[in-house]
Amino acid sequence: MEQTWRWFGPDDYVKLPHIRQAGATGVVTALHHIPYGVVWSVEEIEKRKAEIADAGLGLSWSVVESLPVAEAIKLGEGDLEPLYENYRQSIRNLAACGIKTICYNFMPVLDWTRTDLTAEMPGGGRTLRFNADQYAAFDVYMLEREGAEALHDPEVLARAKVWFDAASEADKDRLLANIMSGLPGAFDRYDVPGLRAVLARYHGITPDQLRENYVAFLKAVIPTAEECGVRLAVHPDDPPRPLFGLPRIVSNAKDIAFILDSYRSDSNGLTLCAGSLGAGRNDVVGIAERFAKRIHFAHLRNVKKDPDGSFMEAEHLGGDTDMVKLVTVLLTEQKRRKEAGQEAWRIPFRPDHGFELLGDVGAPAHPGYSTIGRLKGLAEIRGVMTAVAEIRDLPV
Ligand code: DNO
Repeated sequence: MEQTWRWFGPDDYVKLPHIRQAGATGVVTALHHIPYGVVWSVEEIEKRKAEIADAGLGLSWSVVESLPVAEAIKLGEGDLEPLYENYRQSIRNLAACGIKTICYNFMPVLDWTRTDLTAEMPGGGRTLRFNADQYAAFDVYMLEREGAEALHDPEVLARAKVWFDAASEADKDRLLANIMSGLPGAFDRYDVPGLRAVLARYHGITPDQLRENYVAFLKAVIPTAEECGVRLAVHPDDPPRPLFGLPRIVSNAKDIAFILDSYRSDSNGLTLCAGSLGAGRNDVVGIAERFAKRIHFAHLRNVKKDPDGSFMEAEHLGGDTDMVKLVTVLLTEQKRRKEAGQEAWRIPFRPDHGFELLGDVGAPAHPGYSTIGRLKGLAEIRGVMTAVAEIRDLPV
Protein backbone atom coordinates (compact mmCIF):
# COMPACT_ATOMS: atom_id res chain seq x y z
CA MET A 1 0.00 0.00 0.00
CA GLU A 2 1.30 3.38 -0.93
CA GLN A 3 1.73 5.59 2.13
CA THR A 4 0.28 9.00 1.41
CA TRP A 5 -0.38 12.22 3.26
CA ARG A 6 -2.88 14.98 2.64
CA TRP A 7 -1.29 18.34 1.99
CA PHE A 8 -3.32 21.51 1.50
CA GLY A 9 -0.64 23.18 -0.61
CA PRO A 10 2.02 25.80 0.07
CA ASP A 11 -0.15 27.57 2.67
CA ASP A 12 -0.53 24.41 4.74
CA TYR A 13 1.05 24.74 8.17
CA VAL A 14 2.37 21.22 7.63
CA LYS A 15 5.23 21.38 5.13
CA LEU A 16 6.58 18.91 2.59
CA PRO A 17 9.68 18.06 4.68
CA HIS A 18 7.34 17.06 7.52
CA ILE A 19 5.62 14.64 5.16
CA ARG A 20 8.99 13.18 4.28
CA GLN A 21 9.87 12.87 7.95
CA ALA A 22 6.59 11.07 8.60
CA GLY A 23 7.65 8.50 6.03
CA ALA A 24 4.95 9.01 3.40
CA THR A 25 5.94 8.99 -0.25
CA GLY A 26 2.71 10.03 -1.93
CA VAL A 27 1.05 13.42 -1.62
CA VAL A 28 -2.72 13.83 -1.68
CA THR A 29 -3.66 17.35 -2.62
CA ALA A 30 -6.06 19.55 -4.54
CA LEU A 31 -6.07 22.95 -6.18
CA HIS A 32 -8.10 24.47 -3.39
CA HIS A 33 -7.79 27.98 -4.83
CA ILE A 34 -9.82 27.06 -7.92
CA PRO A 35 -13.54 27.58 -7.33
CA TYR A 36 -15.91 24.64 -7.64
CA GLY A 37 -16.98 23.97 -11.21
CA VAL A 38 -13.98 25.69 -12.83
CA VAL A 39 -11.51 23.69 -14.97
CA TRP A 40 -8.18 22.74 -13.45
CA SER A 41 -5.78 23.82 -16.17
CA VAL A 42 -2.66 21.88 -17.09
CA GLU A 43 -0.57 24.91 -16.02
CA GLU A 44 -2.06 24.95 -12.53
CA ILE A 45 -1.73 21.20 -12.15
CA GLU A 46 1.88 21.28 -13.35
CA LYS A 47 2.65 24.10 -10.95
CA ARG A 48 1.47 22.08 -7.96
CA LYS A 49 3.25 18.99 -9.24
CA ALA A 50 6.48 20.97 -9.51
CA GLU A 51 6.09 22.40 -6.01
CA ILE A 52 6.06 18.83 -4.73
CA ALA A 53 8.80 17.45 -6.97
CA ASP A 54 11.10 20.46 -6.66
CA ALA A 55 11.33 20.02 -2.91
CA GLY A 56 13.69 17.16 -3.80
CA LEU A 57 12.26 14.88 -1.13
CA GLY A 58 11.23 12.00 -3.35
CA LEU A 59 7.56 12.91 -2.96
CA SER A 60 5.04 12.91 -5.76
CA TRP A 61 1.40 13.86 -6.21
CA SER A 62 -0.40 10.55 -6.26
CA VAL A 63 -4.07 11.28 -5.48
CA VAL A 64 -6.35 14.26 -6.01
CA GLU A 65 -8.57 14.99 -3.05
CA SER A 66 -10.95 16.45 -3.99
CA LEU A 67 -12.04 17.39 -7.44
CA PRO A 68 -15.22 19.00 -6.13
CA VAL A 69 -18.60 18.48 -7.73
CA ALA A 70 -20.43 21.78 -8.20
CA GLU A 71 -23.56 22.20 -6.09
CA ALA A 72 -25.72 22.71 -9.22
CA ILE A 73 -24.84 19.17 -10.33
CA LYS A 74 -26.01 17.78 -6.99
CA LEU A 75 -29.12 19.90 -7.20
CA GLY A 76 -29.72 18.95 -10.83
CA GLU A 77 -30.25 22.64 -11.47
CA GLY A 78 -30.13 24.37 -14.86
CA ASP A 79 -28.06 23.45 -17.91
CA LEU A 80 -25.44 21.13 -16.49
CA GLU A 81 -23.60 20.32 -19.69
CA PRO A 82 -20.99 23.11 -19.25
CA LEU A 83 -20.29 21.94 -15.69
CA TYR A 84 -19.98 18.31 -16.77
CA GLU A 85 -17.64 19.39 -19.54
CA ASN A 86 -15.49 21.34 -17.09
CA TYR A 87 -15.27 18.27 -14.85
CA ARG A 88 -14.34 16.11 -17.84
CA GLN A 89 -11.70 18.64 -18.89
CA SER A 90 -10.18 18.61 -15.42
CA ILE A 91 -10.03 14.81 -15.62
CA ARG A 92 -8.31 14.99 -19.00
CA ASN A 93 -5.84 17.58 -17.75
CA LEU A 94 -5.01 15.60 -14.63
CA ALA A 95 -4.50 12.46 -16.70
CA ALA A 96 -2.24 14.38 -19.09
CA CYS A 97 -0.12 15.29 -16.06
CA GLY A 98 -0.01 11.65 -14.94
CA ILE A 99 -2.42 11.95 -11.98
CA LYS A 100 -4.95 9.18 -12.28
CA THR A 101 -6.70 8.73 -8.96
CA ILE A 102 -9.36 11.27 -8.08
CA CYS A 103 -11.34 11.35 -4.84
CA TYR A 104 -14.56 13.37 -4.68
CA ASN A 105 -17.77 13.34 -2.71
CA PHE A 106 -21.44 13.83 -3.33
CA MET A 107 -22.50 15.35 -0.01
CA PRO A 108 -24.91 18.27 -0.44
CA VAL A 109 -23.72 21.61 1.03
CA LEU A 110 -21.69 20.30 3.95
CA ASP A 111 -18.65 18.06 3.83
CA TRP A 112 -17.53 16.30 7.00
CA THR A 113 -19.15 17.65 10.13
CA ARG A 114 -18.10 17.74 13.79
CA THR A 115 -19.33 19.76 16.76
CA ASP A 116 -16.06 19.85 18.68
CA LEU A 117 -12.62 20.23 17.12
CA THR A 118 -10.63 20.28 20.33
CA ALA A 119 -12.06 17.57 22.59
CA GLU A 120 -9.53 17.04 25.36
CA MET A 121 -8.00 13.64 25.96
CA PRO A 122 -6.06 12.41 28.98
CA GLY A 123 -2.60 13.97 28.97
CA GLY A 124 -3.64 17.00 26.94
CA GLY A 125 -4.00 15.67 23.41
CA ARG A 126 -7.05 16.73 21.45
CA THR A 127 -9.42 15.07 19.04
CA LEU A 128 -12.48 15.72 16.89
CA ARG A 129 -15.89 14.84 18.22
CA PHE A 130 -19.49 14.77 17.06
CA ASN A 131 -21.79 15.36 19.97
CA ALA A 132 -25.42 14.42 19.31
CA ASP A 133 -26.75 16.91 21.90
CA GLN A 134 -24.92 19.87 20.42
CA TYR A 135 -25.83 18.87 16.90
CA ALA A 136 -29.50 18.75 17.95
CA ALA A 137 -29.16 22.08 19.77
CA PHE A 138 -27.81 23.66 16.63
CA ASP A 139 -30.45 22.11 14.40
CA VAL A 140 -33.46 22.83 16.59
CA TYR A 141 -32.61 25.94 18.62
CA MET A 142 -30.08 27.85 16.51
CA LEU A 143 -31.09 26.99 12.99
CA GLU A 144 -34.71 26.62 14.09
CA ARG A 145 -35.24 24.25 11.21
CA GLU A 146 -38.86 23.45 10.59
CA GLY A 147 -39.82 19.94 11.68
CA ALA A 148 -36.35 19.27 13.11
CA GLU A 149 -37.57 18.57 16.62
CA ALA A 150 -39.38 15.40 15.58
CA LEU A 151 -36.20 14.00 14.03
CA HIS A 152 -34.16 13.94 17.22
CA ASP A 153 -34.38 11.39 19.97
CA PRO A 154 -36.37 12.94 22.87
CA GLU A 155 -33.59 12.29 25.38
CA VAL A 156 -31.02 13.89 23.12
CA LEU A 157 -33.36 16.81 22.58
CA ALA A 158 -33.84 17.32 26.31
CA ARG A 159 -30.08 17.44 26.82
CA ALA A 160 -29.78 19.73 23.79
CA LYS A 161 -32.15 22.20 25.47
CA VAL A 162 -30.11 22.14 28.66
CA TRP A 163 -26.94 22.80 26.64
CA PHE A 164 -28.57 25.59 24.66
CA ASP A 165 -30.04 27.34 27.72
CA ALA A 166 -26.67 27.35 29.43
CA ALA A 167 -24.67 28.27 26.32
CA SER A 168 -23.11 31.72 26.02
CA GLU A 169 -23.03 33.58 22.70
CA ALA A 170 -19.39 32.53 22.41
CA ASP A 171 -20.36 28.85 22.86
CA LYS A 172 -22.94 29.18 20.10
CA ASP A 173 -20.50 30.96 17.80
CA ARG A 174 -17.95 28.23 18.40
CA LEU A 175 -20.48 25.52 17.61
CA LEU A 176 -21.39 27.24 14.35
CA ALA A 177 -17.72 27.64 13.41
CA ASN A 178 -16.99 23.99 14.23
CA ILE A 179 -19.88 22.72 12.16
CA MET A 180 -18.76 24.92 9.28
CA SER A 181 -15.11 23.96 9.34
CA GLY A 182 -15.35 20.71 7.40
CA LEU A 183 -14.41 22.26 4.13
CA PRO A 184 -10.74 23.07 3.97
CA GLY A 185 -9.61 24.90 0.88
CA ALA A 186 -12.07 26.25 -1.65
CA PHE A 187 -15.09 26.34 0.53
CA ASP A 188 -18.07 28.35 1.52
CA ARG A 189 -18.81 28.98 5.15
CA TYR A 190 -22.18 30.19 6.25
CA ASP A 191 -23.67 31.99 9.17
CA VAL A 192 -27.07 30.82 10.39
CA PRO A 193 -29.12 32.83 7.84
CA GLY A 194 -26.72 31.80 5.06
CA LEU A 195 -27.04 28.15 6.00
CA ARG A 196 -30.82 28.45 6.06
CA ALA A 197 -30.70 29.88 2.55
CA VAL A 198 -28.57 27.06 1.10
CA LEU A 199 -30.65 24.43 2.87
CA ALA A 200 -33.73 25.97 1.27
CA ARG A 201 -32.27 25.22 -2.15
CA TYR A 202 -32.50 21.53 -1.29
CA HIS A 203 -36.03 21.79 -0.01
CA GLY A 204 -38.05 18.93 -1.47
CA ILE A 205 -35.04 17.09 -2.94
CA THR A 206 -35.49 13.49 -1.92
CA PRO A 207 -32.71 10.92 -1.62
CA ASP A 208 -34.01 9.33 -4.84
CA GLN A 209 -33.77 12.60 -6.72
CA LEU A 210 -30.27 13.19 -5.44
CA ARG A 211 -29.43 9.66 -6.59
CA GLU A 212 -30.78 10.44 -10.03
CA ASN A 213 -28.61 13.55 -10.22
CA TYR A 214 -25.65 11.48 -9.13
CA VAL A 215 -26.22 8.83 -11.78
CA ALA A 216 -26.53 11.57 -14.43
CA PHE A 217 -23.16 12.91 -13.27
CA LEU A 218 -21.56 9.45 -13.47
CA LYS A 219 -22.91 8.91 -16.95
CA ALA A 220 -21.52 12.27 -18.00
CA VAL A 221 -18.00 11.85 -16.62
CA ILE A 222 -17.09 8.17 -16.28
CA PRO A 223 -16.64 7.52 -20.04
CA THR A 224 -14.01 10.28 -20.10
CA ALA A 225 -12.32 8.85 -17.03
CA GLU A 226 -12.22 5.46 -18.76
CA GLU A 227 -10.67 6.94 -21.89
CA CYS A 228 -7.98 8.62 -19.81
CA GLY A 229 -7.32 5.66 -17.50
CA VAL A 230 -8.48 7.69 -14.51
CA ARG A 231 -10.07 6.10 -11.44
CA LEU A 232 -12.69 8.19 -9.70
CA ALA A 233 -13.25 7.23 -6.06
CA VAL A 234 -16.26 8.53 -4.21
CA HIS A 235 -15.76 9.44 -0.57
CA PRO A 236 -18.54 8.30 1.79
CA ASP A 237 -20.68 10.74 3.73
CA ASP A 238 -19.23 11.83 7.04
CA PRO A 239 -21.09 11.12 9.24
CA PRO A 240 -23.07 8.65 7.17
CA ARG A 241 -26.54 9.97 7.92
CA PRO A 242 -28.69 12.89 6.74
CA LEU A 243 -27.73 16.22 8.31
CA PHE A 244 -30.04 19.22 8.70
CA GLY A 245 -32.59 17.52 6.50
CA LEU A 246 -30.10 17.19 3.62
CA PRO A 247 -30.21 13.80 1.97
CA ARG A 248 -27.00 11.78 2.02
CA ILE A 249 -26.70 8.87 -0.36
CA VAL A 250 -23.18 7.47 0.11
CA SER A 251 -23.65 6.18 3.63
CA ASN A 252 -23.74 2.39 3.68
CA ALA A 253 -23.21 -0.83 1.73
CA LYS A 254 -26.55 -0.52 -0.04
CA ASP A 255 -25.73 3.00 -1.23
CA ILE A 256 -22.28 1.97 -2.38
CA ALA A 257 -23.68 -1.04 -4.26
CA PHE A 258 -26.19 1.23 -6.00
CA ILE A 259 -23.49 3.68 -7.08
CA LEU A 260 -21.01 1.09 -8.27
CA ASP A 261 -23.73 -0.87 -10.08
CA SER A 262 -25.21 2.17 -11.73
CA TYR A 263 -22.11 2.43 -13.89
CA ARG A 264 -20.00 -0.70 -13.94
CA SER A 265 -16.52 0.44 -14.67
CA ASP A 266 -13.22 0.35 -12.88
CA SER A 267 -13.24 4.13 -13.32
CA ASN A 268 -16.29 4.34 -11.06
CA GLY A 269 -14.79 3.41 -7.72
CA LEU A 270 -14.70 4.01 -3.99
CA THR A 271 -12.58 5.76 -1.41
CA LEU A 272 -12.79 3.39 1.51
CA CYS A 273 -12.99 5.88 4.37
CA ALA A 274 -12.98 3.71 7.47
CA GLY A 275 -13.72 6.62 9.78
CA SER A 276 -16.71 7.96 7.86
CA LEU A 277 -18.34 4.58 7.35
CA GLY A 278 -17.37 3.57 10.88
CA ALA A 279 -19.39 6.45 12.35
CA GLY A 280 -22.59 4.71 11.22
CA ARG A 281 -24.03 1.24 11.66
CA ASN A 282 -21.67 -0.22 9.11
CA ASP A 283 -19.50 -3.30 9.03
CA VAL A 284 -16.47 -1.52 7.59
CA VAL A 285 -14.39 -4.66 7.10
CA GLY A 286 -17.35 -6.33 5.36
CA ILE A 287 -17.78 -3.31 3.07
CA ALA A 288 -14.08 -3.41 2.21
CA GLU A 289 -14.30 -7.12 1.37
CA ARG A 290 -17.44 -6.74 -0.70
CA PHE A 291 -16.25 -3.81 -2.80
CA ALA A 292 -12.52 -4.57 -2.71
CA LYS A 293 -12.10 -4.59 -6.48
CA ARG A 294 -13.39 -1.05 -6.79
CA ILE A 295 -11.44 0.51 -3.91
CA HIS A 296 -8.96 2.97 -5.38
CA PHE A 297 -7.96 4.88 -2.27
CA ALA A 298 -8.26 4.29 1.47
CA HIS A 299 -8.62 6.61 4.44
CA LEU A 300 -7.60 4.65 7.49
CA ARG A 301 -8.73 5.96 10.85
CA ASN A 302 -11.06 4.90 13.60
CA VAL A 303 -13.98 6.24 15.60
CA LYS A 304 -15.56 5.28 18.89
CA LYS A 305 -19.34 5.54 18.90
CA ASP A 306 -21.80 6.20 21.70
CA PRO A 307 -25.33 4.75 21.60
CA ASP A 308 -26.91 8.21 21.09
CA GLY A 309 -25.16 8.83 17.78
CA SER A 310 -22.24 10.78 19.20
CA PHE A 311 -18.76 9.65 18.25
CA MET A 312 -15.17 10.68 18.68
CA GLU A 313 -12.16 10.09 16.54
CA ALA A 314 -10.13 7.41 18.26
CA GLU A 315 -6.63 5.91 18.06
CA HIS A 316 -6.00 4.61 14.55
CA LEU A 317 -5.80 1.06 15.88
CA GLY A 318 -8.39 1.62 18.60
CA GLY A 319 -12.05 2.51 18.05
CA ASP A 320 -14.80 0.31 16.69
CA THR A 321 -13.21 -0.97 13.47
CA ASP A 322 -10.67 -3.76 13.54
CA MET A 323 -7.83 -2.06 11.69
CA VAL A 324 -5.73 -5.21 11.46
CA LYS A 325 -8.55 -7.01 9.64
CA LEU A 326 -9.17 -4.02 7.41
CA VAL A 327 -5.53 -3.73 6.39
CA THR A 328 -5.52 -7.48 5.72
CA VAL A 329 -8.44 -7.10 3.30
CA LEU A 330 -6.65 -4.32 1.42
CA LEU A 331 -3.36 -6.21 1.24
CA THR A 332 -5.19 -9.31 -0.01
CA GLU A 333 -6.84 -7.25 -2.73
CA GLN A 334 -3.44 -5.88 -3.73
CA LYS A 335 -2.18 -9.41 -4.15
CA ARG A 336 -5.12 -10.18 -6.44
CA ARG A 337 -4.39 -7.11 -8.54
CA LYS A 338 -0.71 -7.88 -8.77
CA GLU A 339 -1.33 -11.46 -9.81
CA ALA A 340 -3.85 -10.28 -12.39
CA GLY A 341 -1.04 -8.23 -13.92
CA GLN A 342 -2.50 -4.84 -13.04
CA GLU A 343 0.18 -2.21 -13.26
CA ALA A 344 -1.23 0.05 -10.53
CA TRP A 345 -1.82 -2.74 -8.02
CA ARG A 346 -0.78 -0.78 -4.97
CA ILE A 347 -3.64 0.94 -3.11
CA PRO A 348 -2.79 4.41 -1.84
CA PHE A 349 -3.89 5.09 1.71
CA ARG A 350 -3.49 7.93 4.14
CA PRO A 351 -3.82 7.95 7.91
CA ASP A 352 -6.62 10.46 7.34
CA HIS A 353 -7.09 12.53 10.48
CA GLY A 354 -4.95 12.44 13.58
CA PHE A 355 -5.08 13.68 17.14
CA GLU A 356 -3.41 16.91 18.12
CA LEU A 357 -0.48 15.71 20.16
CA LEU A 358 2.50 17.45 21.77
CA GLY A 359 3.49 20.38 19.54
CA ASP A 360 0.33 20.00 17.45
CA VAL A 361 -1.82 21.44 20.21
CA GLY A 362 -2.78 24.97 19.28
CA ALA A 363 -0.84 24.93 16.00
CA PRO A 364 -2.71 26.41 13.01
CA ALA A 365 -3.12 23.17 11.03
CA HIS A 366 -6.47 22.32 9.46
CA PRO A 367 -8.68 20.55 12.00
CA GLY A 368 -7.80 16.86 12.01
CA TYR A 369 -4.72 17.41 9.86
CA SER A 370 -2.06 17.66 12.54
CA THR A 371 1.59 16.71 12.05
CA ILE A 372 2.50 14.51 14.99
CA GLY A 373 -0.94 12.93 15.40
CA ARG A 374 -1.00 11.84 11.79
CA LEU A 375 2.63 10.77 11.89
CA LYS A 376 1.72 8.48 14.78
CA GLY A 377 -1.31 7.12 12.90
CA LEU A 378 0.72 6.47 9.78
CA ALA A 379 3.45 4.77 11.79
CA GLU A 380 0.97 2.49 13.51
CA ILE A 381 -0.73 1.51 10.26
CA ARG A 382 2.65 0.99 8.61
CA GLY A 383 3.51 -1.38 11.44
CA VAL A 384 0.32 -3.37 10.96
CA MET A 385 0.78 -3.41 7.21
CA THR A 386 4.35 -4.61 7.40
CA ALA A 387 3.58 -7.33 9.92
CA VAL A 388 0.47 -8.64 8.16
CA ALA A 389 2.22 -8.65 4.79
CA GLU A 390 5.15 -10.57 6.23
CA ILE A 391 3.10 -13.13 8.13
CA ARG A 392 0.64 -13.78 5.31
CA ASP A 393 3.11 -13.43 2.50
CA LEU A 394 1.22 -10.59 0.82
CA PRO A 395 2.82 -7.88 -1.33
CA VAL A 396 3.13 -4.70 0.64
C1 DNO B 1 -12.19 14.93 5.78
C2 DNO B 1 -12.06 14.39 4.45
C3 DNO B 1 -13.15 14.89 3.52
C4 DNO B 1 -12.83 14.49 2.12
C5 DNO B 1 -13.84 14.89 1.11
C6 DNO B 1 -13.56 14.19 -0.21
O1 DNO B 1 -11.25 15.15 6.41
O2 DNO B 1 -11.97 13.03 4.47
O3 DNO B 1 -13.19 16.28 3.60
O4 DNO B 1 -11.66 15.08 1.72
O5 DNO B 1 -15.11 14.58 1.51
O6 DNO B 1 -14.24 14.82 -1.19
